[in-house]
Amino acid sequence: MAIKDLPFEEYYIPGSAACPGCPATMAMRIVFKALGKNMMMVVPACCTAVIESLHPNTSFNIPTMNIAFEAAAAGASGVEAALRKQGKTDTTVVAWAGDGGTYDIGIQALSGALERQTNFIYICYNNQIYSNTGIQRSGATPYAAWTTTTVGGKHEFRKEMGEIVLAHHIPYAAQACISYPEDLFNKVKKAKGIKGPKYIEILAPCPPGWRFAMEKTVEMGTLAVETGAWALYEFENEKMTFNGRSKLILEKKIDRKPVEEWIRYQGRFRHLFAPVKDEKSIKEIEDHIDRIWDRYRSCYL
Ligand SMILES: Cc1ncc(C[n+]2csc(CCOP(=O)(O)OP(=O)(O)O)c2C)c(N)n1
Ligand code: SF4
Repeated sequence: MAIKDLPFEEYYIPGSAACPGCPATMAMRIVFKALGKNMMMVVPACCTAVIESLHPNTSFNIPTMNIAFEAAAAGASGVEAALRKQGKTDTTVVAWAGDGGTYDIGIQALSGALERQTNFIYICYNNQIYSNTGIQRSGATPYAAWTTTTVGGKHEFRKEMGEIVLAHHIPYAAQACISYPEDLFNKVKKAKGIKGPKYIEILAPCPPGWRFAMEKTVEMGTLAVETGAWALYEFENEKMTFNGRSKLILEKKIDRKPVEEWIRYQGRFRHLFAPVKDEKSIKEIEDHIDRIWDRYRSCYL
């Protein structure tokens, strides 16, 4: 699917309350195009709950239910059951949550829905922070990143949510990134055609949260993939496939770029470069990425 061939219809419409350069809006635009009008969104507390509407307006042209922070997957399970009871089985139910609502407070509801084989798509847009409440750390925040609750840099590495989801052995799971819209479109379209639980996580570089200029959102996503800090993959019927540049990195056909090329442009890592360069912490980040790719290779090559 080339970008010029994406459906013309827009269900993400003007009037949004997002920041300029917001990655969540880019992701939603593509997701809505892939799923079409016959869908329902279930959105917990997160930036999207603000983006979608400043009363009395809305930027969504599709039905949406807002729900408590921890309950996206539980709410979507209820919506799916209600639609099924009404015989409306062709409506795609989407739970759409941030990384805080997925990795942390919503993980129990998500795990339950995956285990119950709920027929829905769970999408996590991962901006690696709780951005809506002012940039707190989440389980997805990378090591050494500044947030308002990790002022000297986070001490822990991010948790591998993708691998936690894979342990549920659902029919389809994928990682995508806003910088690769065709890849994202194809993954969402494929998920729509599969029955049972589907999980898609989209890396979403957030300008105010990561501290970079708003016109750099796409570049920050591209660099995350090129440095191997984020991987593009699909897990379908127990088979793992890496996509695009991530496939080449996995197969060692190209070297991933040094992680410095990604983090040096983000103010949240500024303390690693000034007043003196913190070579030790940068190497720790680099080594951690290497360990993740070694694990991918030993499991999936
Ligand atoms: C139980 C509960 N605790 C805290 C909050 C406050 N709250 C609203 S949105 C949010 C952060 C959401 O973070 P995330 O899921 O990562 O989405 P983002 O804001 O980054 O889009 C928090 C802490 C809440 N609404 N409910
Ligand atoms: S804080 Fe980040 S995710 Fe939230 S609306 Fe602004 S750019 Fe989008």
